[in-house]
Amino acid sequence: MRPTPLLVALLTVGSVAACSSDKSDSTAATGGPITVKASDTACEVAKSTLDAGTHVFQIANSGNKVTEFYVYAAGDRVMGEVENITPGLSRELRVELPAGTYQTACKPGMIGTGIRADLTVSGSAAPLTEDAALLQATESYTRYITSQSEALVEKTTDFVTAVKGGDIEKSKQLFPIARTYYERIEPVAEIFGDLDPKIDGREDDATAELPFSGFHKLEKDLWETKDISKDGPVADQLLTDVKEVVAKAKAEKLSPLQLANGAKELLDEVANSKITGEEDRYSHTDLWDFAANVDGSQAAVAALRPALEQRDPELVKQIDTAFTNVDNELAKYRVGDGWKLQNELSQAELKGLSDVINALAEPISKIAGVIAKK
Ligand SMILES: [Cu+2]
Repeated sequence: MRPTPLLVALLTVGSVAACSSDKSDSTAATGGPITVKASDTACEVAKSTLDAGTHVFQIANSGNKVTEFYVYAAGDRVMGEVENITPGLSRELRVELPAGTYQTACKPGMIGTGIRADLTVSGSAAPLTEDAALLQATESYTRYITSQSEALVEKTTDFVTAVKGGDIEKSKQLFPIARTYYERIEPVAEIFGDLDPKIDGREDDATAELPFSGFHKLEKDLWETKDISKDGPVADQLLTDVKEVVAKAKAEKLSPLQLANGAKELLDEVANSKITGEEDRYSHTDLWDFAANVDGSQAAVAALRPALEQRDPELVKQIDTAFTNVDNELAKYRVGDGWKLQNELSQAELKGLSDVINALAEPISKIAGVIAKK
């Protein structure tokens, strides 16, 4: 889930260095990068027609607000997205687009439906999954999504049952466990429009159409208001939404680039909302989500591994080392089957976690470029 703009501006300066390295290596795509000039009031995409294939969008934010960039297929299905483009920053999105009609959108302030433009893609191109190793990658990651989805439904059912039974202690125990399975597959959940905001939105993201609901509404009532007596409908809706996301996720045909982009997005999630304590602000169970995001990123990379070994074995070594460093740093905060609370960590300890995540995000951000190369 996205953090609030203010928090991004104040707290994620550390991740900017890693993100800005996304600029490099846009040569493999069809016809070079497509520039997107984003500001607080405009979203100028250099092209409105494209040939089918892999494309790189280069988004530069000249506004004063943090922005996001999306490529949507019909029904606002997300083909690719890049979040947290802070003012002055330029970021890259690599996306595989078969023939069809799409919309691009910039979202200054990260809210609303965004500034839209039509994008028409025509012709035919060999899909990336024509490559055997990349096909294998998507199949293996789909198996991961399926296994995590099943556990997500099971654990969310347990959590929702405890909430509806009025058992505050048990609900508190089950909350970070149910969330673990969601956070591992969150980039896939984010493909389906409003479902992620309904399940995982924060109080300050709430609107008239999408009121505060889902995990974090229950979190607030468990830890802060300490009254879950009226939360039956919220709990039921959470389970309904989770089941819908799971059904859609299992049926989704992913592009290998979605795996690569997802692996990076999960690390952005860690940097922007877990280290800061923004996401689980009432329970402070952010390190559960942190570990889950890292697991999810690692699973996507593992699925892509045979393809990466063929194309760039040196990058695989760098990624392995960086994952080991993250695991070692995180291991310091292990308590029993869980983790220390985010607000029990010192600033120096949080900085230590932030540093290893940024060091990992750097090689991970290169994967999309590497696998798009033939
Ligand atoms: Cu989240």
